[in-house]
Amino acid sequence: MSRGLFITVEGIEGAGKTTNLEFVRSVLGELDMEVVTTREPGGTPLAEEIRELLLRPRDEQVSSTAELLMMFAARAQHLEQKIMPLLKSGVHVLSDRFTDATYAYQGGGRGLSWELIANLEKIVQRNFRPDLTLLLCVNPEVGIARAKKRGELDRFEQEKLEFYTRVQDAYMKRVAEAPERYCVINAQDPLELIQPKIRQALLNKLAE
Ligand code: Z5A
Repeated sequence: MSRGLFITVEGIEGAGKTTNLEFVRSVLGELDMEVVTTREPGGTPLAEEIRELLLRPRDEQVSSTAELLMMFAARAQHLEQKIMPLLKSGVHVLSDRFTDATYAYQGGGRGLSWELIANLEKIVQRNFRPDLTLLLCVNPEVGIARAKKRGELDRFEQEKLEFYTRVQDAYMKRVAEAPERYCVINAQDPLELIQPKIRQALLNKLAE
């Protein structure tokens, strides 16, 4: 049995990750493929508890290093208990965010070093990387406006615009490091333009 594909969707808040993840699921479903969707931080009961700790707005200043370690603690649990067993059993896994988000938010946004993140990535994932990453790019003003429409903002969404510009730049730095893994999409376009591109990227990956 061949291993399932691990597909991740990335971008700043309001880029359309949740919307397009559902679309990816439907495309794979049309092809009769077994697929499980998940998210980071989160994906297992323990990792979801860590997510709640991470996203809850609080008065206490959160150390960037503590934030980084909690992201990787949740990821280690998620990988071991959910992602790897599913992939090994031939199921495709779609994740709303993964380690690119750590480079983007804790690296670009918080200013932690790329090397530190790479070291933790090696400990937790060894050489494991997504097979395909859909990066949805949106101007931070547009993304935040979309996220605000949803109601109360979480701890990350309360960050300023410059933070999101650094996050977006860090995502692009990741793409430059391994362009073959990414499909970069202009997420300001209407969904009718975006989704055929996503479908094609999936079909290309499946045909490899
Ligand atoms: N985080 C981190 O710091 N480090 C890490 O390693 C990881 C995560 C893994 C988790 O949030 C937080 O954790 C995240 C980074 C941090 N920071 N924040 N906040 P999350 O991923 O669960 O939630 P989010 O980023 O806030 O996602 P979101 O706000 O739900 O956005 P989205 O999923 O990208 O968007 P959406 O819900 O699909 O769409 C938003 C709205 O826009 C909705 O009304 C859509 O109908 C609309 N939309 C979507 N696409 C379009 C287009 N193309 N045109 C017009 N309207 C659109």
